[in-house]
Amino acid sequence: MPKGYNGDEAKVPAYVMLDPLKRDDGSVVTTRAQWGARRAEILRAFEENVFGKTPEAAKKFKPKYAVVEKDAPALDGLALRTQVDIALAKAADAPVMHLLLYLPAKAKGPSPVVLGLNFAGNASVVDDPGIRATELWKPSAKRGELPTRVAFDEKRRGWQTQEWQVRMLLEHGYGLATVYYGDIEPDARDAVQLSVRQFYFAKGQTQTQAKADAWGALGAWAWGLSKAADYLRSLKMVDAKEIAVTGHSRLGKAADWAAAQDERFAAVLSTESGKGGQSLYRREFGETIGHLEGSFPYWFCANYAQWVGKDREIPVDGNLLLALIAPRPLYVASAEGDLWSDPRGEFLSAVDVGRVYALFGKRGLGTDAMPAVNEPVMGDLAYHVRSGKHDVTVFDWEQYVRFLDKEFGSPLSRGAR
Ligand code: GTR
Repeated sequence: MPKGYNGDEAKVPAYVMLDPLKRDDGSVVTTRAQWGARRAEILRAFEENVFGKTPEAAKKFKPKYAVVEKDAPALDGLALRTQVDIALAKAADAPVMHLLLYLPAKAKGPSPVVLGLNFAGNASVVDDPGIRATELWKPSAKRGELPTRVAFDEKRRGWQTQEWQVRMLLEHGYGLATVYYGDIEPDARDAVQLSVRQFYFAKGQTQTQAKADAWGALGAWAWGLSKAADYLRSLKMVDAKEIAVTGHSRLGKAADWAAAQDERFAAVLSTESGKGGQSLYRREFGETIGHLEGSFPYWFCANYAQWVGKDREIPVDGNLLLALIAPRPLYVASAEGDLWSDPRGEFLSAVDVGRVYALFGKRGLGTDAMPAVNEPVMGDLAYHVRSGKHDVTVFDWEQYVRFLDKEFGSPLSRGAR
């Protein structure tokens, strides 16, 4: 644990969790019919205080799809590979999102698909010479200087194969779709002029004049996931009702926020999204708002800065973010060695949101005792803390597949595959 942050369970001060079922006027939601109004309040609170609002023009934008390759046989006959360029705004110089999709070659009908942003370029996710190598962003060593575009390093082709487990998904009948997050916005301070966000400011506005609840990078990444889902839903061989969204760490936060806003995402598999994601601000353990805002102010809306040092006062928290995903299938995954994310906080969020799942007749975790390491608990809401560090591992993917099989029904059992 870095100096100045609490990593000692015995030193966590007392705190009171926010109640996802308690409305701002103090009344308590007890029926499904009452949930919609409470849900809207929570969504607004996240827009206003954390992620900012996704501009209406961005929500409405209908991209054109430039299909580069469709259904090319790939991965030793296991998959059909599709690659599509999606310009993210009307302007000729708008950023272009390069989407990579694998569908199981043997599928006779529409397949469920797992969609997630990647950190290191599409060509990093699996060792496939057919994936186009697109440019990445290289951060500048000097503070204040913008990142620059660099060619993908061919030596790094497939170096994230363990983190993505593409073959495992395909073998179980799932498709995998991914986009390099930098296609939407480079992950760098003061780089908004290189982001898609600059195309959606109100006329004549710049980031500095933008409203205090204007979206940040996490908002833009989340929106990119929705635009990718639009494309996936246009395909006959994708089951539009079974698109799950996934992400690790900051991209777990983006996946959570994408599903919170866009209810078309049918399931969420979020790995170590930590503070600002699924763990609890109110639990003083690991990262803080002060750290997030200090290191990554551009991830959030300007209003977020007002909560620095007020982690127990901010009107939202991890359990409320999960409530926006309820009652859809949701997997919360922690790692024992990733104390910065606060595994126990992630678990306690998941326990608490079980009450919202119950409102819909869905099953929460079924326990409020932290499970042993590598022992997943699964209702319609699932949790594990696995051994190891901040990462996405084979173990994580094995549980995700098991969980999706349980929730969607195994694709392999649907007709001849
Ligand atoms: C850290 C940040 C975490 C998490 C992580 C990551 O530096 O403090 O909240 O987002 O980055 O994305 O790997």
